[in-house]
Amino acid sequence: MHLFGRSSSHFTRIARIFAAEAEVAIDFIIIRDLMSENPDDYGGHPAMKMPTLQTEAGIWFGSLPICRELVACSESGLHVIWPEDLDRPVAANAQELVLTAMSTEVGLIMGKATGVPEDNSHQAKMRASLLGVMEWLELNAGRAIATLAPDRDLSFLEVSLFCLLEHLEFREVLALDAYPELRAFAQRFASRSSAVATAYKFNFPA
Ligand SMILES: N[C@@H](CCC(=O)N[C@@H](CS)C(=O)NCC(=O)O)C(=O)O
Repeated sequence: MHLFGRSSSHFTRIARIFAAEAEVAIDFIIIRDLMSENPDDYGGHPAMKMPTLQTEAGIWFGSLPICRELVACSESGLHVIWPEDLDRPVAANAQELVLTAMSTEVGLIMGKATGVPEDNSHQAKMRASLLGVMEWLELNAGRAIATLAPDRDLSFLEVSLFCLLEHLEFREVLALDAYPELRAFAQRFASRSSAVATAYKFNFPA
């Protein structure tokens, strides 16, 4: 299996954590140029996003379908809680807001990287949106996680929340000082070997 992405990408890290937890070997291929307009440079992703997983069955786009495929191919018998299993509003909303914040963060980072001014009205709205999500998650993520089956090995909610939180500080988008509950969650999750093995780093010098 070939996973196309970057070690600095939060959506890619979700897939890498699932691969490690599911004990599925992947060949990690670094995407070199994020300004490329050739889908082949992203492993065949028509929207030119990462991650992409290539398997014998075909190409998988997006972190959630990729994680599902990794677990399906695994012999580990991992008990995973997926987004569709979240039948309480607090948990379903937490998942929705985590993924929203991850996409908002991509917009903020890509805006900065391409010279969009911080006071651009859309950038300003994205930042306000991110802050709104963070405030909500600080108050509610603990309650959301408490609804998950205690005998789970892993949940997409916790993995994606962890990848978002560490990424905010790694990319210097937002410090977690104002979010002690979220920071404590991230510190606990960070001790898993799958998290240690996939620590964020830049693949190329800035
Ligand atoms: N829904 C997609 C989102 C993927 C995504 O936005 N990836 C970001 C990096 S973490 C990306 O490719 N950014 C480059 C760009 O938007 O040009 C997923 O779950 O994988």
